[in-house]
Amino acid sequence: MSESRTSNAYGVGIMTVIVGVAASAVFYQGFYLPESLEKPSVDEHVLHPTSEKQISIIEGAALTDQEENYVPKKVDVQLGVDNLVVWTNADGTAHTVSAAHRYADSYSGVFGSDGVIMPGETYEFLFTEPTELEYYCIPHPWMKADLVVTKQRF
Ligand SMILES: [Cu+2]
Repeated sequence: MSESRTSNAYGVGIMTVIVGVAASAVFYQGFYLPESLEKPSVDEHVLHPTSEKQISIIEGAALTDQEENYVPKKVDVQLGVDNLVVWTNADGTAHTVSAAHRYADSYSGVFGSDGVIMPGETYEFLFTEPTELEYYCIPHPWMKADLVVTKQRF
C-alpha cells in the first residue's frame, strides 16, 4: 500500500516536471526567442565604452594630391574601450563614410553614413563585434581608410 502511494506521488512529480518543461518551451519559442532575435544581448562595457575614437575628415580632404583625408587613416579600436567611433567633417565640403563592402553589426545595423556628412557635422557608429573594414567617400572615392575592431586586450 505504502509503496503504491509512493509511486503515485512519483507519477504526479513526473507530470509536474513534464508540464513545466512544456510550458517553458512554449514560453521560450513564443516570447523569449523572437525578442532575443530582434536585438542580441551585448555586454554593458561594449554598449558603454570608456572612451570614443575620434576620426577627423580634415580640411582639403577631397584634394586628389593629398594623402591625408580621414585622420587617422588606419584605426584600431577595442570593444569595451573605444568602440564608439565618431567621424567629424572638419572640411568645407560634404563627405561620406561608406563601407567598401557592405557591413552590418548585429546590434547597430548597417555601417555607413546615411547620405553625406555636411561640414561641421559628425557621423558615429557603435561597433559591438570584432571586424575589419575598409571605407571610403562616395563623392571622392580616392579617399579611403581602414578600421579594425578587436576584443579587449588586457
Ligand atoms: Cu569626400
